[in-house]
Amino acid sequence: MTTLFISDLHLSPSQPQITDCFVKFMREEAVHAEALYVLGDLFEFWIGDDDPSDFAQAIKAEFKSLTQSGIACYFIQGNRDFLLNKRFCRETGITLLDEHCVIDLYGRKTVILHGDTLCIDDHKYQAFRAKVHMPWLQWIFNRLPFFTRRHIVNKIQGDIRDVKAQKSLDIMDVTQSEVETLMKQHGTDLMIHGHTHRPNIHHFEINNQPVTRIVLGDWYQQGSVLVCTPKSQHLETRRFA
Ligand code: LP5
Ligand code: MN
Repeated sequence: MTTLFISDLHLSPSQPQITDCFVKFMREEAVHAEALYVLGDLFEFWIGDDDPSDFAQAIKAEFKSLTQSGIACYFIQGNRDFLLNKRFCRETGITLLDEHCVIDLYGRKTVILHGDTLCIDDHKYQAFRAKVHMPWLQWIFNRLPFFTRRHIVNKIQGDIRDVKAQKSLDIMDVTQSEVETLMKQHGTDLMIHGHTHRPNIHHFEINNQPVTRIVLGDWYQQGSVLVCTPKSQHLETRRFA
């Protein structure tokens, strides 16, 4: 019995070695799991569920074939695929979860999320996030032709490329007080998230009780998977072919 968690794959047609590793993971590993949770940033950037490319269709096909094999698959949007939505889920059989979600992981109440909402000291990012999550703005954006949307995304990505490079690493990590607030709010002693690309298992205390925060790894140099069983949680890597 295993439950798998992945995030921050940043799949794109320009990085076929990541896609190959993901496809192998889906066909040879996820298919034997009880459930797969994708905690955001599956894609380098997801412009919309109507993406007509062969690449988008191929990734959808992997999810569809996994869910058709009877494996439950859940998705939380990341800061790069916050536009992945109902149509993708309908076409693949995966379930879209809220940005913060509490699950029962083998009897342990666990809060799962992408992780960007924990980085509250990154004020510029949080202001940007608030804008692009405005429902009316997304409504308008989603009604533009696909190629216009792609042009807008490329333009904004180009414009803000240097902004991130100027930020300190501290600012781009989670804020500990926000982690604790969320865990207290949900009454959990386990949190799992991605986003920061700093895979680790942190043990600390809240109100003198031991708690754990597991950070998933990115897929830039290798595959990264959290493998959970009723008795253990292991962060593992998978080599590129
Ligand atoms: O993912 P990672 O680790 O590289 O960086 C993130 C944060 N960056 C982002 C930016 C996205 O990846 C790229 C977005 C493309 C534009 C899409 C627009 C689509 C419009 C949709 C309208 C509904 O998420 C980065 C964090 C980092 O994580 C660590 O947490 O620091 O944040 C940034 O670099 C963002 C800058 O700080 C803020 C830039 C402000 C730009 C203002 C543009 C206004 C656009 C308004 C939208 C119409
Ligand atoms: Mn992210």
